[in-house]
Formats: sequence, structure tokens, C-alpha cells
Amino acid sequence: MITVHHLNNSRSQRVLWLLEELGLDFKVKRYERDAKTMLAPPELARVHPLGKSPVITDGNIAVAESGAIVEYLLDTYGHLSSVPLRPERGTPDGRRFSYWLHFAEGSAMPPLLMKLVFDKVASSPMPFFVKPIARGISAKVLKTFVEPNLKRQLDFMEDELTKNAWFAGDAFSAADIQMSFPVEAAAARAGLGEGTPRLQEWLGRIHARHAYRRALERGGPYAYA
Ligand SMILES: N[C@@H](CCC(=O)N[C@@H](CS)C(=O)NCC(=O)O)C(=O)O
Repeated sequence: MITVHHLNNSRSQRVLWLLEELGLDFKVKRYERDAKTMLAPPELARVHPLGKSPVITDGNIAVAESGAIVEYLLDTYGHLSSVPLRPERGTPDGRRFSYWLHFAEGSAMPPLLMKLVFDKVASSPMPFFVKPIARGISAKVLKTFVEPNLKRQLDFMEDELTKNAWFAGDAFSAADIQMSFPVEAAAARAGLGEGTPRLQEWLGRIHARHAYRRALERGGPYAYA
């Protein structure tokens, strides 16, 4: 039996969703973030040394890192799914699949994480004489690095979705599942804006999937920010 070590409001929502798409039986073990620091509780480090979520256990196998979990589940159980969730390797769609699977964590998440951190720096309580300096540095990093990168990436994703209905081509795949977290986080942290009708329409389509909704029921309330 697969166990998803699920942290509230986290990337492990994607793993629940993939398992629902695959129609697999699984258990959910819940972990709650510390309300102040938002960090995972120390128990999670008993499953994997980094103590981050998602992590799954399948018998005596533990797999961490969202993209690696997606690959493990597809390699091990993909044949049980009634619809393929990964295009054939070595094809144009197979290359697109691999690209977006890595892009989600490797390229899309870093500026989103920086936005979260620098917005927090600017709004955190601090001695009055430090405030203008901290806010000034934060505003500069956001303006010169984070926001231009976010915009470039969102424009690129939007453009790709004008060529194909889904990230890896004409069919829904696990690349869409992996991309859901950065797109939801971008919508919550930065706003998608008027220039992204395709991305917004794609978000509507993924949110309407039965497996997405079932995963929300299994994982509990989920705030995208
Ligand atoms: N790239 C990793 C990121 C893992 C990660 O940072 N997870 C966050 C939740 S979304 C976490 O566990 N945060 C709590 C903590 O760092 O203590 C993945 O995709 O699995």
C-alpha cells in the first residue's frame, strides 16, 4: 500500500491528484505546518532526511521530490491507468512532457519562492530604523529580478498553451499535474493578469477534473499561496 506523507497546503496535493488519476488505493498520513514558521514538523524527517513534503512510501521504498515521485508512480503503476498519463518517450510530446516535468520545480518555482520570501521581508515587523533599508532591498530584488522573470515565464507558458491544449501536447498528462502548483502559486502570489487567458482557462479545466476534486477531499482544505 502506498502512503502519501501529506503536509497541509503543499506540493503533496499533486501526488494525491496523480494517485487519483491512476485509480490507485493509497493512505494519507497528515502532517501540519507550524502556524508561525510554516515549516514541516520534525516527524517528517523520519521518512526522509530533508523532512519536506511530498514524500511517499511504498512498502520499504521511500521516494521524495515531486518530479521523482511522478516518475516512480508512472514507471511502477502507469500501466494500470485506463488513459496514458505520459506520452511515449522519444516523441515530440515525450520531450515536452520531460521539459515541463523539470521546468515546474527547476525554473518556475525559484522566482515564486523568492517572491514569497521578499514580500515577507518587506512586511515583517522590525526596528523602525531598519525598515526602509529592508524594504528598499526587497523592492529592488523584486523589481529587477523576480518580477521580470515571473512575467517572462508566464508569457512563455501562455504562448505554449496557444500551441497545445495541454502542456505535453493534445492530451492531459502528469506534466499538467506537475505544472499545477507553480501556476496556482503564481495566480495566488503575483496574479495571472489579463495577458494569460489560456493559462486561466487551463486552470479551470484542471480544477474541473474529478480526480483533482477527489484529491482535495483526501488532502483537506488547500490554500494555493
Ligand atoms: N522541490 C521539492 C520541494 C519540496 C518542498 O519544499 N516542500 C515544501 C512544501 S510545498 C515543504 O516541505 N516545506 C516545509 C519545510 O520546508 O519545512 C519537491 O518538489 O518535492
